[in-house]
Amino acid sequence: MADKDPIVTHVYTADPSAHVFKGKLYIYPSHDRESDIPFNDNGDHFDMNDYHVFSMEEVGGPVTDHGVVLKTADVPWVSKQLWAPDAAEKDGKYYLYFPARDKEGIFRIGVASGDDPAGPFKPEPEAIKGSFSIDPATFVDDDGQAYLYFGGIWGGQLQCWATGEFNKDGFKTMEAQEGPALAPKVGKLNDDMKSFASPPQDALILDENGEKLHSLDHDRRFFEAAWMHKYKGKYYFSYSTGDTHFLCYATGDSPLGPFTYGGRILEPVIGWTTHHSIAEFKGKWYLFYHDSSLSKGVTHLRCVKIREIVYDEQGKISLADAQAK
Ligand code: FUB
Repeated sequence: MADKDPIVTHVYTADPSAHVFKGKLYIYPSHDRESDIPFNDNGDHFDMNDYHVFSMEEVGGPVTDHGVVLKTADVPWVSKQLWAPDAAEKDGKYYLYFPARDKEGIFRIGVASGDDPAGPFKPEPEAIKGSFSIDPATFVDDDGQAYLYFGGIWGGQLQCWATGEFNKDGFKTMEAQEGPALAPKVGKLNDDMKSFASPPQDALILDENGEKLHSLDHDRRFFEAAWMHKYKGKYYFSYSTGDTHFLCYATGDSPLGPFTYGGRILEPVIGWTTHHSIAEFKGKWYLFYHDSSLSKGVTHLRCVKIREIVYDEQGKISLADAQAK
């Protein structure tokens, strides 16, 4: 596998969440599939109905496909659209977090658990109480406290929750039209890893003057694809800007934020969406991301790729191959 090759080509994969469990690198992606649903801003054509888990001993080495670990039919509250998942480990148990539409068409976040990072995972019968929108990302801090980040505007429905209650008129606007941009959400998880310890709050992203990013600042405002990692004691919140197709990051001193905008990690890729995770494996840091190159540009048929990243002395992130030029 060369640097910019897909990790696998026998299935379409996207939205990779990477974790090191038991000394191996595991990737929890969306499993894209063909669909004849017309493209729209709601993302209805992203009509996925199961998850596979992948693992590898080395970046660039053989990749094991552990097969289907969860599917729509296993989860009583789900109607459709198994979107970007993530996984976590706590006290020897493994948890798979996933967004999907419930029977009313509202995106919620579910959790399934198991004894092995490669699954299978047994879902809870209900979505996580107080969860909404899409793209869950978990982060377990050094003190053992787990956090769940989530949210996505437009088809991800975050704008429908601006008042705290679901308002379907939010579909008309897709996002805040003026004033501060909608913030991603973060909530502390209880020790059971299946419930929020307190209602999720805004994970604020601020500009260089300490002001909230503006909703018209499409090059920097949060759209979807939250991710958290910690590097040298600093919390790095990274995300996609959606319609401007950048992967960006912001840093802070607490996992709850606020975070100050720090820059771009990845320029637009082939395909509309861009989504990632960041993890350290065997002493190097990597960006896990996707593009639509495997399908020659079909936006909802994507493939996961891996690139090494590096940090400069100020903690700024860049792609290792860009540094080498
Ligand atoms: O894969 C479906 C959606 O596309 C994800 O939830 C978004 O982050 C975008 O990648």
